[in-house]
Amino acid sequence: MLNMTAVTEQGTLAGPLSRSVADLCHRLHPQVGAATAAGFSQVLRRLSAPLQVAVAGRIKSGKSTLVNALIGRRVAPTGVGECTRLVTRFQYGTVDRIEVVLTDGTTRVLPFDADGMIPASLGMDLAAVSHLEAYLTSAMLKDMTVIDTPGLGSLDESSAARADEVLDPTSRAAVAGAEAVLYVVTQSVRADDRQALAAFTAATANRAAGPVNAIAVLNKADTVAPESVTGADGDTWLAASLLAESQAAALRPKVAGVLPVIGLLAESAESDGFTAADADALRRMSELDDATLDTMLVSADIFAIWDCDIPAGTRTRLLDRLDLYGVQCGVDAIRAEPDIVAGALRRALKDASGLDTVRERLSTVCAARADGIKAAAALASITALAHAADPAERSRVRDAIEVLLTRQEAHQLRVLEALTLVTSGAVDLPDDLADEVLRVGSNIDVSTQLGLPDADRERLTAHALERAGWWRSFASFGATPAQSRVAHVVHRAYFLIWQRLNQQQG
Ligand SMILES: Nc1nc2c(ncn2[C@@H]2O[C@H](COP(=O)(O)OP(=O)(O)OP(=O)(O)O)[C@@H](O)[C@H]2O)c(=O)[nH]1
Ligand SMILES: [Mg+2]
Repeated sequence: MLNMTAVTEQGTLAGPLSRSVADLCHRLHPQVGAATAAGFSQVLRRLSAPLQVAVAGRIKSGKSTLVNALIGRRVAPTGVGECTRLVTRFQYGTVDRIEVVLTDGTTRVLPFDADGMIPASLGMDLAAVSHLEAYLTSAMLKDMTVIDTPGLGSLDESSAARADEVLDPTSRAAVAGAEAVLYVVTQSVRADDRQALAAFTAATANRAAGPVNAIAVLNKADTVAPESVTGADGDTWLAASLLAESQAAALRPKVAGVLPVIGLLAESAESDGFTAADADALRRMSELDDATLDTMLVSADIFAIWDCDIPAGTRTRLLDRLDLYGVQCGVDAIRAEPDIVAGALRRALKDASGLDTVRERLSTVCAARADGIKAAAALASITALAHAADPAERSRVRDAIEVLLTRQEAHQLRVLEALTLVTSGAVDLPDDLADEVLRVGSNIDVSTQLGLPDADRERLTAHALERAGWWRSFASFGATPAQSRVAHVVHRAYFLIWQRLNQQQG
């Protein structure tokens, strides 16, 4: 019992449902045999660990760059090198450390390279390597473990997507514990990206991908040519946003939306990749006359070789860190505010990268769904443990689960289930109703759940009650049995929202 308490105290439980499941494990622990008890300890360990988010997508879509941006440190190797072919799990640690995990389960410590990055090559036989574990002091890793994955291979269009076609078996084993996915696409999103995403999530321990646990980004938004998108009006970011919208339609209902982002700009702005010297270089660029600057920004080649006072090496570095669009953003920021200091300039670049919105969406997923996602996985493991136990033990565990499922906090399991049914197409609903289910189920903020961002509490309360009533009648009349099951869940979700609003009012 002692060491079990220690286990849960190491991490924090995601919410009330996870706490109830943890209580259940603690309560039953003394009443079950050694094997089941050991299983409970493992369940508790996973339950209290941060949500595991895998970053997945095609080869060279910019996954590792985005991982670095999220962690706030250039640590994952990008571009070329054998380590881009390996899964790396970034988790919180009190001391920075990298371990190579071998396929036989043993580990070796791997020193960081001179730049503080994971070395691009390991100097050992890759066939013997399972994956890398990076422990970093980065604060955001306290809330989520980020898993960088090798690029997904191409699919044979004629065959149904299978996980082993898009991801090698070793990588598959290393992402098996992923609980949520950040899916990275670029402008050249392919027709089979939707299947690739499905195949990827099939390789994880998780339910099928859905807006519950999958977020998609359109990376390299800076490379979208505005003239290739109707309505973009020459604006790169607008072009990327429009493109992201049409990609969202293609990936629906696997993901709720696609967010444009510039991983490279975000990485440079968030890590030590953008220095005071880079700020000075941008300042010198901003002093060039418009005609020269415009010519130089036409292409990377011209930018690098054009005859100007700024040393070629300095320019290559700017390209490397910001690319052309980022240089333009920097110059614009300096011209708008000539006295801007390096720190503010870095913030302006970060703002232009779209990273904050991605972070917000990720933390919504973590905050809104980690409890349900983690508790559901834990309950599945507990059920499997019970199944393997003797009959007396089995019924004890099952009874305890039954009781737990009647508790109010267990309702979110039904919501997750309903969302999965709706987004997988297993239950067919008219588009507007499906959207409503997604909205209520995938957000935590009440006004967003109700789709009334600016409404006051009185209006929200009335709306929640009205929708609760509507879904109750939909459940009873005019719905198929499958729709009716979903409708009951939605009705109850609205009812609980209404109740919460009422309590706040009182
Ligand atoms: N212009 C631009 N380049 C980017 C962006 N994000 C990444 N890149 C570049 O794209 C290349 C590939 O980036 P990586 O982060 O290594 O891509 P990856 O998906 O991890 O690649 P693999 O792991 O090998 O599949 C690098 O040269 C990055 O600098 C971006 O937002 N804009
Ligand atoms: Mg990579």
